[in-house]
Amino acid sequence: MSHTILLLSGPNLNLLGDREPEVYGAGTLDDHVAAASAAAGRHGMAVEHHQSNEEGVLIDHIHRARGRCAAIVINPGAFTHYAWAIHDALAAFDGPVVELHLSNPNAREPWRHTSVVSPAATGTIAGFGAHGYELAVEAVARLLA
Ligand code: CA2
Repeated sequence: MSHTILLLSGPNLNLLGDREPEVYGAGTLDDHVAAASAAAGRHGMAVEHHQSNEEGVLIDHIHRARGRCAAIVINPGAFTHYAWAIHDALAAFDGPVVELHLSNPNAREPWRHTSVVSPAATGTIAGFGAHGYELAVEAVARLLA
């Protein structure tokens, strides 16, 4: 069985740590990837991370994970709220899918209350800030155990 967790980060998440720390925390994306990788290592797994500001690039990574990665953890950024093509790509993936958000979109503006990704996800972790990355990997490890 594959021991790789594909971690995907959507648009603007490369800016983490630079602006809006009151919403997204002070950590950088590299910090979050390191936390996820450390958590995966504790379960004998590894994280492969990609960030993109382009929907098609994220979809290509999801396609390439098929038959190769054990699970996907994805923070789709604002694509969460309207990118049905990401939903469809995730629905074609055979393993667990964890939708991850630093903030709790349901406690924010109404347009963030809809996730088109959630119906294709095994579950969602939202609102726990940086800790969510570790929680997402723990969830994957439990699901694969
Ligand atoms: O809470 C999350 O993780 C989000 O996925 C973050 C997205 C937002 O559109 C979702 O509704 C919830 C936005 C990520 C943008 O991150 C920035 C970081 C620093 C400066 C500006 C944007």
